[in-house]
Amino acid sequence: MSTNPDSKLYLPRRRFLQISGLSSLGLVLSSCGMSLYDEVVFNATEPLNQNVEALLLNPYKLIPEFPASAIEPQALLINTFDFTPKIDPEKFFLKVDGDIKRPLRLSMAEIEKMPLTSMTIRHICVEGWSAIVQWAGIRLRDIVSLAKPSADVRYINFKSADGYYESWDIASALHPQTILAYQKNGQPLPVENGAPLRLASPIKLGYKQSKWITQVTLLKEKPKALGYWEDQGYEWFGGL
Ligand SMILES: Nc1nc2c(c(=O)[nH]1)N[C@H]1C(S)=C(S)[C@@H](COP(=O)(O)O)O[C@H]1N2
Ligand SMILES: [Mo]
Repeated sequence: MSTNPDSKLYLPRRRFLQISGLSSLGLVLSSCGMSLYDEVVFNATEPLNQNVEALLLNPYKLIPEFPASAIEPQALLINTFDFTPKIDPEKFFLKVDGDIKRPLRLSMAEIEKMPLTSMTIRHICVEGWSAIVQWAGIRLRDIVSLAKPSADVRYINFKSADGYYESWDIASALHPQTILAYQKNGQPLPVENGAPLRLASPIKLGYKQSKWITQVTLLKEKPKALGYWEDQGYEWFGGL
């Protein structure tokens, strides 16, 4: 991203989207005044205090998807703060650690054997553009349950090969439409879009969706370093 994030410091979400020219999108996305998050992690009075096991059983509401005919292949702009890391997928391992009983080190071959989820959703960047994209990959919740997290895990941190980092609330991470994608619009994920693995989710803004993820860490406490853009003033939750 090239614009100065200071101009967007601490704006409430509505105002933020208006400034980015996305207020109508915001309306489409949360029609009845609830945020998508409230709708999907429903009847959770304090979603940030729900334990992982409850969240894995939680009947999350699914975000409506778009038909394949709505995909906008040219609309997804490359947004990379610094450089595009080149990762050899043959030598790549995704590391999963933190407050878990079973640390993992997964190759792409192992990841590709897990159930494939495909979804066509709208990607929204706070810089004022959006794109309907089809992503396919594995559900993040499948990785998290494999790793056997402690019941009091509340946060998850993502480390990327370009130095980017992001933390999320665990409830959003366990949403069934939060995936680690390795395909885009029916093709292998291009390296500029985060290959071999990137986050994709219809409940979070673009900057929450880390590309080139190398490490996933389950945490009981909110990390001090919240995220690359968050640490420069962007809002942490980044929900739609
Ligand atoms: N590792 C990493 N992930 C990242 C970024 C980045 O610079 N580095 N940019 C973020 C932002 S602001 C957006 S909008 C999307 C853009 O994804 P795209 O480049 O695939 O369109 O990636 C997000 N994830
Ligand atoms: Mo973005």
